[in-house]
Amino acid sequence: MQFWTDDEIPLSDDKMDWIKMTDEERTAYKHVLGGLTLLDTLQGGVGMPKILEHVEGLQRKAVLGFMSMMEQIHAKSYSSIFTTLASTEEIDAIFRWVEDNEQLAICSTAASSIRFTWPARAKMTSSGEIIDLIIRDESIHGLYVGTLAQELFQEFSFEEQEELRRELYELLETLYQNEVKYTDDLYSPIGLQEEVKTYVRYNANKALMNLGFEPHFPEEPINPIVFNGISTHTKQHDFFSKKGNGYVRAINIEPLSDDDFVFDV
Ligand code: MN3
Repeated sequence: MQFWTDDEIPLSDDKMDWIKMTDEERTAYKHVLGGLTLLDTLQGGVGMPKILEHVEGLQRKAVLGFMSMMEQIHAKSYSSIFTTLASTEEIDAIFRWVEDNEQLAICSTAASSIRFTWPARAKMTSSGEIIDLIIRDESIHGLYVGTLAQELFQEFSFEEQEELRRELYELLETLYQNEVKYTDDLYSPIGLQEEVKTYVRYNANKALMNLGFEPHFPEEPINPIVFNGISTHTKQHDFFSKKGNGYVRAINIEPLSDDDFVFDV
């Protein structure tokens, strides 16, 4: 039920919104998706396969293999959004930016399930629907991998557990400082940096809870638009052609034939 592909969502619907966006908004959007492409490529090609290698049990390996494939679909989805909205020159420029970005380089070495995204906005509903699907997948991946990690954690001695806990919070602090720089860089031009940082802290707490640890950052109110973005109720689905993140499935599909156009019953 978690399987989907990007071509089930008609991205060309977003072209009109894209044209109406400001240059700053478009640049931020492209850079955010460029960064996420890198992360999901690494999660699918390195992160998930590495976890799979070190987990016992064929069923678990199968689930992780599936999750790994979905990470690749996520990366492919961002490419589909790019190719729908941007020119080849623009896409090349995005990937040069990704390669040169210092904060992303730090992020990729961590390649963890802690990922920070800015969810869909009222505009760009088709791209938003894809991003919603990805966020939904990620929350399941985070829970599942977190549960496996909790089991493993129990096998360590009390002293080792304390050491691991200390290392984890240290890593979290490093990633957070990195993410703050990245967020300022990306979102200041459109004035969203503080709201995004709140969301980053919310996500970091969620990742810790998946691992069975206490939240690190104090609880704070999240912009309702953001919560609307991360709720996984279907926001759009046209009964005939579109698939939303609520997974409305087309059933009873029959091909049209000439007989369907004979009306003189
Ligand atoms: Mn991912």
